[in-house]
Amino acid sequence: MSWTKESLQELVKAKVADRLFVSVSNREPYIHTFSNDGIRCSVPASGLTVALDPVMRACGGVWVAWGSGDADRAVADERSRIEVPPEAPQYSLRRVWLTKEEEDGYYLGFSNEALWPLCHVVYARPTFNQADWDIYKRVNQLFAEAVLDEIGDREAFIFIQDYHLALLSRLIKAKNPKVITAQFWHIPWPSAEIFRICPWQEEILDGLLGNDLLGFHVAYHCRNFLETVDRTLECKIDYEGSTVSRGGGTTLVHPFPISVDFERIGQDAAGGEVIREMQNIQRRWGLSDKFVGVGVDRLDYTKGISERLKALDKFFAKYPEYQGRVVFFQLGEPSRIHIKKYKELNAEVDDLVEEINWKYQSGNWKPIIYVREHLSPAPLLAFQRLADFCVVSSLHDGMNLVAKEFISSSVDGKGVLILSRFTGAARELTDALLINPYAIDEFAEAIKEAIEMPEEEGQRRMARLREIVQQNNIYCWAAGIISELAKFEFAKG
Ligand code: GDG
Repeated sequence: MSWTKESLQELVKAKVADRLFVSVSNREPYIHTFSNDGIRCSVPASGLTVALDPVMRACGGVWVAWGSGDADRAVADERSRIEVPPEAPQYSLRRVWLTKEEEDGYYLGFSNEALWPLCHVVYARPTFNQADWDIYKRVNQLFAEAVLDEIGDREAFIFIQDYHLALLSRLIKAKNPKVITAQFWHIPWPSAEIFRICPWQEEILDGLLGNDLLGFHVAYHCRNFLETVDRTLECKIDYEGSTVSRGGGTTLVHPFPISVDFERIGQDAAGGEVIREMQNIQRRWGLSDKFVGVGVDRLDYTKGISERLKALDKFFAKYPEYQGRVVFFQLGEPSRIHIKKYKELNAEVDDLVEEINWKYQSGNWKPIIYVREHLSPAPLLAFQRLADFCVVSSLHDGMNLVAKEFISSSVDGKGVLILSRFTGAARELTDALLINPYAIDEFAEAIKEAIEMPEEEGQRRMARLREIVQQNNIYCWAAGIISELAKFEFAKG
């Protein structure tokens, strides 16, 4: 049996009962912005919010997040709340307001110039800045106040997301020790050797150990975390039971591989809007006699986009018979553009696309079509459905949801997934063509293999991949975490 929205709702009814379910993250699931036609509501390109929204729809409750849209205040009530999803509200979104200085220090600074490069082993050097760290602590306090205000004197399960809020559970529990908290770390946890360069590693580890439950995508990240704690803090670690005890509290550290809403993606992908989009795209780019490849990413230096383009370059150079016959769509929007490394990445990707297209283009054929904008879900699904192959080439990635979205959208069972070994997803999706994105020659060969794969083998692999994602879907992820959380409730009693 695979988990569904309904079975998760049943579980929530039984285990969460009348306690308040509060989810907390930096990124909000719906962003309101001013546009020429009034206020627009959009869904951000973020793996975390895409994954958590269906869970919140099933559980109800409150989601506390930074209100980052310029029209967010205009639509929120006096308690900074709005009911979402806007078309059919199922839960409340409580927005936390940050100043420009807080956004700089907490979000761009400590979260994304220190913790992000620290946890992703891609040889980008983290920047540790005392002022950013001070603001990070202050903003964690602001989030704690919003959560405490939402809870009041009710009993609550609090589900904290990611690396922006490493100190949150301790801050909440200092005021309300009755609450039960779980935190999910959406990015990799590196080895102790790597983490030890962080000047505030003890505070971060201590903050995370304020949780009753701490989740990572894969067992390997859990082990890295336990070893980092072992080398850094005075505490008792039970490696077999995967727990850390410190100062009277115990934290269970457990893997929960995140996933996607397989059924909903499949339904949307088979729907009229996506089919119309597919026809438009095919007509607009003249794809009827072409092999189509696709890559979808938030533009981030961890996603291996340059390596992917270099592999395509190598592929066209080595196998000129495919010039004029393969079109690769690189889709996705720029992110964190105020950070220097991201500006450099944007420029590098622009240059590579331009160079490769100049080298090979002929007539009205170009090898790479770069759509550098935020796409709405329908065209995104249409590109994925049209693709003969999808490339996910992260240099290091906690999970990578694009891989699972591509599989879920393959309602006709076609398409080959080329997947980096350095993603969490590679541990489950072993029927993909697994690559090392740094090995450009091997990568180029995988592109050829994907294109030339006999239809029957492609279908067989895709069928197995679909089975895995269908079984381990997003509701299964949430059910695993909620079931564990509920055990703490009984233990505390
Ligand atoms: C973090 C971890 C982990 C991309 N462009 C557009 C768009 N997207 C969507 C994709 C996908 C999401 O953004 C990206 O998800 P990922 O999982 O690939 O990556 P991160 O954002 O880095 O997420 C990651 C994840 O958290 C969950 O735990 O898997 O390892 O780094 O859903 O489809 N969506 C829309 N327009 C775009 O242009 N609508």
